[in-house]
Amino acid sequence: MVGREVDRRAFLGVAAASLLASRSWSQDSNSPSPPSRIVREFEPQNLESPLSVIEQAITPTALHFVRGHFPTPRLNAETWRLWIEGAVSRPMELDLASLQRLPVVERAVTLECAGNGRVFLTPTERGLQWDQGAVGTAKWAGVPLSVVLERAGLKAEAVEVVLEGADVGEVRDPKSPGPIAFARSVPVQKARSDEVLLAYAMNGEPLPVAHGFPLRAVVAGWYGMASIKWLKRIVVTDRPFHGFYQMFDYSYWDRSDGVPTLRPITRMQAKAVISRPVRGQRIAAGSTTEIRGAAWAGEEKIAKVEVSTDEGKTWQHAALASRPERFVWTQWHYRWQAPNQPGPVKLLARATDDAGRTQPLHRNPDFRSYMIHHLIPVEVVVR
Ligand SMILES: Nc1nc2c(c(=O)[nH]1)N[C@H]1C(S)=C(S)[C@@H](COP(=O)(O)O)O[C@H]1N2
Ligand SMILES: [Mo]
Repeated sequence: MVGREVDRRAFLGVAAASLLASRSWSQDSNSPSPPSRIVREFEPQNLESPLSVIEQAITPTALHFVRGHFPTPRLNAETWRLWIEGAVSRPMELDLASLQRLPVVERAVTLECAGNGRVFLTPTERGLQWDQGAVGTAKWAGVPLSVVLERAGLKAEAVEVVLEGADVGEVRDPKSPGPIAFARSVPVQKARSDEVLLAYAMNGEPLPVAHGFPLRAVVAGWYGMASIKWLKRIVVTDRPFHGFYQMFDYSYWDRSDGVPTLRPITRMQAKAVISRPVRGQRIAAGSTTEIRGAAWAGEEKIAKVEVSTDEGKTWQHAALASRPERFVWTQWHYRWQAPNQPGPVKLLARATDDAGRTQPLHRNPDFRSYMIHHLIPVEVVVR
């Protein structure tokens, strides 16, 4: 089911958000309604953000994308427990109040769904047909996973930390082993860094149900699938986890050993997205137009964003709105002098991270239907 969200609470949130900063709505005032999320799927709930959200540092909660695989679990904060078991010296059960008594850490993190941009793949790939709005940045607050693991005491043989959600379902294609919970793992090294948060608040409010109430993981720098919502159980394992969403879904072909082998998707790839002008926008010949958007690079920092208006023959530096940081996007802009001759023009933006990796011009089919970070042009019409 595809359509605009009409939920009243969401509408109020949108109204507040647009007062804050939604320049795209106030400036392009011929748009009939404030921005709202696009329903990609009604049940399970999958909502896409309007692309204009990437122009702001923090995405208002009511506009943040939502990705769910199974019906949304409605958990009771009083009776909810987090179980920690497996290769730990002290298996334990924690309630929300005791987690909230631990020192709180707040961090802005950009989450991008590994399938963001899938609608641009040719031939069409199976899965939700996201445009480029399955990405957002929120301020997440909670307890570092490392603090909880420290309390439980990792055994020497610990290799991975499996995070399991309370949402359960049966998958038909490929067929799951009966009903399964949504689960993913992070290696012990990442789990012990301060880069994984067990969050109970989003943008200064208790975690909304859609985003994982009462507790979710936020795995900074990785695609969204690792950030398990409605967290129920943490299982420390002595070998790599090969669960459904680790191997069947959210995996890609790696050829670095010479033989293609499936690897779980982890770190976000460098990516720049153009929010304005929009596809098909008419631009007056010879006028000066601002091209803008955001760029992110997961665990790396953005080193530069470049723009090309001649199909990649030449590239110009875009200006960054803030000093790039790991784990969060950076807004960028570039003043473009449109040509005097009318006709279609393809706008391209590309990001380079500080490890020197630049976005590729062409799609890597080994990424299957995920990690869509090749260059996707925005065609405008000069007239
Ligand atoms: N328990 C659970 N956690 C989950 C999912 C899910 O379906 N169930 N979806 C994952 C995926 S694929 C993404 S992209 C992010 C999206 O987080 P958001 O809905 O808060 O934007 O949640 C992740 N965590
Ligand atoms: Mo995702």
